[in-house]
Amino acid sequence: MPMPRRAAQAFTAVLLAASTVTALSHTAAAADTLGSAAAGKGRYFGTAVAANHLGESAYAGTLDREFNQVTPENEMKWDATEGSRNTFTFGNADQIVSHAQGQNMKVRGHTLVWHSQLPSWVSGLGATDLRSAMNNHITQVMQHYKGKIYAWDVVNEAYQDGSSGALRSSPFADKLGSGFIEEAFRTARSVDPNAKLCYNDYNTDGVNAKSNAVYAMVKDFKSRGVPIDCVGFQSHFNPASPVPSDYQANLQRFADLGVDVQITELDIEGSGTAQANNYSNVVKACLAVTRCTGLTVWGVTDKYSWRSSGTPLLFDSNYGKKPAYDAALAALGGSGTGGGDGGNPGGNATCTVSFARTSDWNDGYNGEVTVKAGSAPINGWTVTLTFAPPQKVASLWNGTPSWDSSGSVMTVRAASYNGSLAAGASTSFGFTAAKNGNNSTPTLGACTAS
Ligand code: G2I
Repeated sequence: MPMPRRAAQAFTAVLLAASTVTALSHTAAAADTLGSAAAGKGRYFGTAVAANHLGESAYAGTLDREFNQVTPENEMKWDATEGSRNTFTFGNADQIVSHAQGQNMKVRGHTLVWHSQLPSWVSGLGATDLRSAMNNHITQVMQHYKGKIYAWDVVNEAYQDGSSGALRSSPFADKLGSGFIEEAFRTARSVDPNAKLCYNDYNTDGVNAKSNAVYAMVKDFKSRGVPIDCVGFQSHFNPASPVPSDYQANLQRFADLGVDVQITELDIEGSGTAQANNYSNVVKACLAVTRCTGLTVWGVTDKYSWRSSGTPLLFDSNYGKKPAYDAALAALGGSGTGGGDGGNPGGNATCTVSFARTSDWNDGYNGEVTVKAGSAPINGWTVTLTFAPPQKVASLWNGTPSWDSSGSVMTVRAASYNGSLAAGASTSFGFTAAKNGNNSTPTLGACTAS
C-alpha cells in the first residue's frame, strides 16, 4: 500500500531540501540588460538592495542579471552601523558589498551624516561630543569599506523643503552650525581619498529654492577647495512631484560647477506608458549630461519598494519587466526582447526540472518533480516522465497528468494554481507509482515553459 499522502509529502519535503536543483544560467548578450546598455554609454545602472532579500533567488537573479551598481538601502545608515557609541556592526552591509564585488558591481555608500535613522544616543550629545562622534562615525565606516566604495553620500538631505533655502533642523545643524557639512566632507576625504564624495538630496531635481541652496553650497565648496566630487539627485517622483521640465538643465548647471552628478534613488509612481515615458525622460536627461555618471533605481521590484503601492520600479512584484523597463532600456540604447507585457515575452520563458524518489515500499514508491522557472517569469509548464512497464501511476498531486497510448509516457501540466512562477521560483508535483514487479526509476524529460 502507498504511504498516506501527508506522510509521503512530509518525507518528500525533507529529501527535496537536501537534493540539488540545477538552474539554467542566463548569459545576456551585450546591451540587452540595463547594466550592459548603460556601460555602453559609459554609465552604470544600479539599484538599492536590501540584504535580507539576497537569499531570494528571483531577487538575486534579477539583480545580478540587470544591474552593475548597488546602494545598500538601509544597511550602511548610522542606526545600522553604530547603534551604540563606538560599537560598529557591518554584517548586513558587508553581505551586500561582498555580493556586489562578486558580481563586479560598483557600490555607492549611503549614507554617513543624515538626520534620519540616527540613533537617539547621537541626538542626545552636546556639541563637542557630537562633533567627535560625527567624525569618528565617518572615519570608522569609511575605513571599514576603504577601497570598496565608488562614491559616498557623505551628507544626506541637509536642506529644508520649501522656499527658505535654509538648512533643515537636525542635531548636526542645530548644534554644530552650517559648518558641519564642510567638516564632514573634509573628514571623509582624509579617510578614503579614492572614494568620490557626494552631497545627496530630494526635491532638488529641478531648479527651485532648495536646489538653489545646494547649488550655492557646491559653488562655495568648489571655490574654497572643500572636497566635493558629486551631487546625488534622489529623483523620487509621483503625480504630486513629477519629473521637472528643467530636470536636465538642473543636472547640467551642477555639472558645470565641476562635479559629477548622479541619479541616486530613482522611482516614479505610476504604470504603463505614462510611467515608461517618465523613465525614458530621466534616462535621456542623464545621458545628455556628460558628467552624469550613472543612475540608481530605489529597489529591484515593486514588491519591496518603500512605496510599493505606487508600483514605482522597473520590475513588477513577480520580477516581470514593466513597460518602464523597456523604455529605460531603449533610452540607454539597449536592445530589449520586447518585454513590457508583464515580463514574459515568449522566448524568455524557460524552466528546469529535477526528480527525487522520495519514499519506497514493497510494491510502490513516491516521486517528486520540482519545476523551476528560468530567468524570466513563466505562465505554465509541462514535464514528461517515461515509466518502465508494467509500472503504473496510481495517484498524482499538484499537476494535471495525461498518458500516451502505451500508457508509459506521462505528460504533466501545471495545476490551475501552480503554473505561474516568478523568475527563479519553484513548485513541485508528486505521484505515487505501483512497481508491479519493476523497481526502476522513471526517465525525466525536459521542461517546457510558456
Ligand atoms: O525614504 C526614501 C529614501 C529617501 N532618501 C534617503 C533614503 O535612505 C530613503 O530610503 C528609505 C528606505 O527605502 C526605507 O526602507 O529610508 C527609509 C527610512 O527613512 C527606510 O524605511 C525604513 C523603515 O522606516 C523602518 O521602519 C525599517 O525598519 O526601513 C527600515 C528597514 O527595513
